[in-house]
Amino acid sequence: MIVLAIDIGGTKLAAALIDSSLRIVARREIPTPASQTPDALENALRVLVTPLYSEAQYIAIASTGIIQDGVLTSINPANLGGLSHFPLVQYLSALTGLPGVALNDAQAAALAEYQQAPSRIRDMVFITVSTGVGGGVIQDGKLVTGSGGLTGHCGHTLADPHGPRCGCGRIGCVEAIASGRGIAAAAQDELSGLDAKAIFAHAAQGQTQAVALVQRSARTLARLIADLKALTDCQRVVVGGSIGLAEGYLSQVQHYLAQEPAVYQVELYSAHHRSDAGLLGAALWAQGSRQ
Ligand code: ADP
Ligand code: BMX
Ligand code: ZN
Repeated sequence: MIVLAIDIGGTKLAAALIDSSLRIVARREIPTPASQTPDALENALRVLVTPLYSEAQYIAIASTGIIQDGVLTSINPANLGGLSHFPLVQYLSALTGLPGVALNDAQAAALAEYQQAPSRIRDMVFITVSTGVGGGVIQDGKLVTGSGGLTGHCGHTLADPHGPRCGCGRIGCVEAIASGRGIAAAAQDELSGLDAKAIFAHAAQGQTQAVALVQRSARTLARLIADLKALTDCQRVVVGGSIGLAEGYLSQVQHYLAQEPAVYQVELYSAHHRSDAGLLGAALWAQGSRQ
């Protein structure tokens, strides 16, 4: 079976044809449009998948947002230009004529990354540090999604009660501080208006404010990881997303995690599948749901 996998993030949309041995045979990527109405996302998805879908038999979607019964509901609509609701499977199935499944992007990536873990690992958490901060939880070898799809949304746990307001409505979420949008929103003076990628480039040059913004994100992520260790007793945490994968970021997270008491230490890995983890996890989910 050839699966058309689609990864919908707050910054980019990716699609790939994936064969039954989980090899990516074609891949495309375009920016995520920002609009409160679904039309822009519909158009972008059409442009993205039209050159690919005739080769596929099934659709597998990994998407930002709470995903339940094939429908996306944003916990933080600001990450999608204000879009809070989108019927993913219904729209893409009607467009392509193919059946499909959908799950959260970080939950999908957790599945793909768990396949790479040795069998001694039974409990694992995947965290994406990207437009937002998302998470996927594996417990006793199985992905946990929860009855409402919310399991793993660790970006919306509290990092600082005096921190900035998050797009989800809470004050001081991890996402409001550590994510790409959080980093960009805190930038001032000569860095104001820049995106996280540009701020990382300034940090690599030693620019003081940029270095501090990256450190603040890494320190916040390390505290989140200690919390996740306490909650799940995970033996491994895998970090992905363009910020999670940025050069030097994970070693900073490791540095701050090492300052926590011994009981909160856990092995940290970069995502083996890099930016393809969501696509591959969605394909795995589809293979599982077809068995
Ligand atoms: P998505 O959220 O769509 O899954 P990404 O994982 O690429 O997408 O995350 C997007 C965020 O990562 C944006 O805030 C962007 O500025 C930032 N970013 C992209 N590339 C880099 C990079 N090389 N270094 C640091 N940050 C990056
Ligand atoms: C947000 C939330 C999560 C998602 C995470 C990472 C929305 C639209 N998304 O916390 O469901 O997993 O961002 O998403 O509420 P990404 O776009 O950064 O990959
Ligand atoms: Zn939040």
